Amino acid sequence: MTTHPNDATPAEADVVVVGAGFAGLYLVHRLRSAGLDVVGIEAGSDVGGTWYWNRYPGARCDIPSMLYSYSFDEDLVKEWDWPEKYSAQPDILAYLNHVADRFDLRRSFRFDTRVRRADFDDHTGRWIVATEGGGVLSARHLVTAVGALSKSKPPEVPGLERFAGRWMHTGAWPQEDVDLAGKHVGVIGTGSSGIQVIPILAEGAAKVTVFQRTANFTLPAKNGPIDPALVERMREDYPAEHVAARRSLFGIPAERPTKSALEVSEEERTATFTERWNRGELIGVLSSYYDLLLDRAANETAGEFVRDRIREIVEDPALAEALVPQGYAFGTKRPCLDTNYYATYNRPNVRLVNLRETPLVGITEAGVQTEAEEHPLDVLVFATGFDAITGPLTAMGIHGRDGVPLTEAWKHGPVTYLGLSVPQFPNLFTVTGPGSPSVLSNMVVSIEQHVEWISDLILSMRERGVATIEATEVAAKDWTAHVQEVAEATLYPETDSWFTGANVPGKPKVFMPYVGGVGRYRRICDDVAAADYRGFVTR
Ligand code: NA7
Repeated sequence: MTTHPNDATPAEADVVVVGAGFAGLYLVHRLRSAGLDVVGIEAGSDVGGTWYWNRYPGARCDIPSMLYSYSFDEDLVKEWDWPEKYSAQPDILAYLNHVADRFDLRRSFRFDTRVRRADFDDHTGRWIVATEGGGVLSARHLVTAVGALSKSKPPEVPGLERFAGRWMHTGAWPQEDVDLAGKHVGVIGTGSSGIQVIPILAEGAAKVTVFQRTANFTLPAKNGPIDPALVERMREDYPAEHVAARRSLFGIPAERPTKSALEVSEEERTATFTERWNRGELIGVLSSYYDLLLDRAANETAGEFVRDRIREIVEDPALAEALVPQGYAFGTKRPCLDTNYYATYNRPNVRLVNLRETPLVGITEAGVQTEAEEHPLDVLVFATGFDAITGPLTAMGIHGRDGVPLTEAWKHGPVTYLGLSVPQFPNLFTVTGPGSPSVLSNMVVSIEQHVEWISDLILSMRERGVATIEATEVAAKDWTAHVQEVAEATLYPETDSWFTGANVPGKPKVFMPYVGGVGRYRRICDDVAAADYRGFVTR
């Protein structure tokens, strides 16, 4: 493990940043460059965030690498070579390590350190941040850069303690290589993580049994070596593509569709969907027509197109039907990009267990018990997802004015202003928090926007001698209502997903990301800043 000169870190700081992923690294760089004392706190032993923890075989980004990278530094854009169209976890982690080295960021972080509790002190107007190791920091500002998908959902299946084999969660994969040769591996969960890990496990293990509760829509990534002409163009045109990404809907430049899926002939639709399918893009098929996420009948045309592709790839018709997603609109659960996912089920060593037909009963000493049979396993992989978006924040023991816990303020769902500020929690900023585009966008684009906006706010407060700033109750109430209103105009809230919190038992069911689009959201944030931070009060 790298040694970090953390002893030099002051116990008093201007800003405490929690997290050393894409957001935390850029925050530390930007705030420190502006002359502030910044202390970063990171639970992992090194930088990387999501890409530090999710090191399961096959972990990969599904946004093109040239756009899933920082744009704030032209030299960085021009010097880093991505090997593939969609980068694998080791390459993204190598990139973040390069960024940490290049800007000498590690010296500002305390690694292997987890926030236990953070209290706003009404008298001093400072945050008191206590860590699990017993350390305490006092800072004017607390900025969370904890990611939206960093709190793994605990396995909710009874009996795990009895299991004699080895188990792991994709979101906290062991640091060392896991030897699966000759092993019978079970995988619970078929979201992005399951869909990425299953084909690789099937190649390396003796046998793989997949326990599927909900079939997911996934599209072929068509991954491969990065196109040198694209790299050349993006470097020459810098920052035009990045600017286009910032103004787009999802943080990825794309043509805005003008037609409804229902106004064209079936032949035209199929030709369009086929061309998009073959491009290998996450939002390609979904952005063929403007109403695919707005109108159920329009959505069904795209959903049926994907279902037909599954039926073509999977040789056994009954198995294909079990893998065909049904009962929710295409795109309303986060769609996935895959490499050989459906074809993997044609292998003799892969078996699908449909938990809708034979529900899971629990874990036994030997393996997984369903209502139909016991499945003996050597290794059990939980690809069961995360307590998304709010989970990493409510787990930090954050207490605002008068000691009010964030869990109490959000007991009916998150209430935020712009997804980055919470009333009664002064000087707390939540990068890609609930009520911002975050997970419904290219995260790096949204992270850069939040980091720049929040840093500008902190610097402007210092210039003006403002001690505290917080969102007003009215601004947060209105924004939260706006987030819901925009979501309700789409098909998203109709589906139970981690966007709505429905994947975590007992979590309030509220649609959390802002679906109004990255470009529109950025304009709103910029207008708020230009209007002297309308909706905030200062003291
Ligand atoms: P996801 O997308 O939340 O997927 C989790 C999967 O695990 C999903 O298929 C769930 O089925 C299944 N699941 C969860 N809990 C259970 C239990 N108790 N029993 C059976 N099956 C279960 O998480 P991922 O890690 O794959 O992806 C998260 C995001 O990371 C992804 O969208 C990208 O943005 C990157 P369900 O659908 O709930 O029926």
